[in-house]
Amino acid sequence: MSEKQTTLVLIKPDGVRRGLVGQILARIETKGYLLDDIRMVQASEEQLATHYHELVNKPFYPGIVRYMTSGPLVALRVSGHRVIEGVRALSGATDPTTAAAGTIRGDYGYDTGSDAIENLIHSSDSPQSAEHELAVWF
Ligand code: IDP
Ligand code: MG
Repeated sequence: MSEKQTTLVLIKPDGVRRGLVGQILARIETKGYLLDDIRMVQASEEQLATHYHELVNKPFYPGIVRYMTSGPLVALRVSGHRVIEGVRALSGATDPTTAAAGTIRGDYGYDTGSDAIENLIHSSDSPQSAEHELAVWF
């Protein structure tokens, strides 16, 4: 039975800065998923602490804050059957140096050596995190 899911996607500041919003969005749309909402946001530290609550004690968390506040990001609400695993598959592995070719991270990014890995896109990893994260940005 079809059960529609909704997920949060962030086109991170490196994606906006490099002019990749259109190409990243096109991959999600041409896959067939539905864009339900979109907004450009300058992230606050409060939003990031809620969004990345599982990472706040990691040594690279200050780097994440610097990265994610380095410019505006674009938040997307995207829906479709199995969209959560589908967008994770389109995004590719966390490390863009080794992310598979054909994925967004694999095709457009590489690890530049900055404190936080810059990898162009965030996508929710479960229905629970999608609900939590959508409330942060919309
Ligand atoms: P994900 O974005 O692939 O789900 P997570 O482990 O949830 O990866 O980490 C969130 C973000 O934190 C990553 O996308 C990346 O920007 C950054 N990050 C994760 N692990 C590291 C690390 O070991 N060093 C530096 N930055 C990291
Ligand atoms: Mg994650």
